Amino acid sequence: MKNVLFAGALLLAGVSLAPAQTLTNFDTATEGAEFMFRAPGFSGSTSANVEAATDVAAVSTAQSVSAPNSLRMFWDWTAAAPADARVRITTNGAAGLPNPTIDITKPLTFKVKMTQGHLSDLAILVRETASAGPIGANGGTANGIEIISKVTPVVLDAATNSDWQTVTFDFSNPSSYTVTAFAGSTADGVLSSATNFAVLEALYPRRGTSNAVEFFLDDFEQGTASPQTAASAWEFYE
Ligand SMILES: [Ca+2]
Ligand SMILES: [Ca+2]
Repeated sequence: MKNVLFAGALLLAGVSLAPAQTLTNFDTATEGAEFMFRAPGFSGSTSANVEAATDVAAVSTAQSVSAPNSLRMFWDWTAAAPADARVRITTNGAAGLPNPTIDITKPLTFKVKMTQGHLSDLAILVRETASAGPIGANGGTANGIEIISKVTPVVLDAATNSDWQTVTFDFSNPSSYTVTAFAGSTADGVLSSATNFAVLEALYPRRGTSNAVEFFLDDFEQGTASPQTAASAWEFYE
């Protein structure tokens, strides 16, 4: 039994040490330009919720985890935006890293720093492109879109935490998130892809108690399978 435990511990250690794959750290992008994401008001599906005069997505040197750059987001909700309004901050045809491919068997992590206002949740949209990959490639715009929401909502509140935080959507642990159909032929509340590749279509934040919202994003990465998935390999050592 001791040998079994030892082998398992080695396996888990190997998983935790495997390097994550960087989607982008924004560090070679042009300051002031859009990169990977369009401005919050770009998508016609939610543009009525965003005050046009406050609509910003821009590479910034004001904040960063990896220096020198991050991506700044800023907007005001319109007077007509409902209390649970969302904004679809899309990657559709965006500059720099359009329609970025992700692997829906691996965790997606990124850093966020909330510097103004409050959001009651930060979900993402995933388009089931079933494209060829690899991670980071332009996966195109085929097929439908699912909403991926963490079971524990991602609350961002500058008044209580304006430090950099890590947000993880762990696709290797389906019990950690819910899937809701958004739009398109494959949108059925089930996240699937024949190739395991899909596209990070958008960030999909939900309005909180504030009007103006400002946050910074950095270091989008995909890790290896989580330890709870790797632990199933214990069977090989018994
Ligand atoms: Ca950076
Ligand atoms: Ca689906």
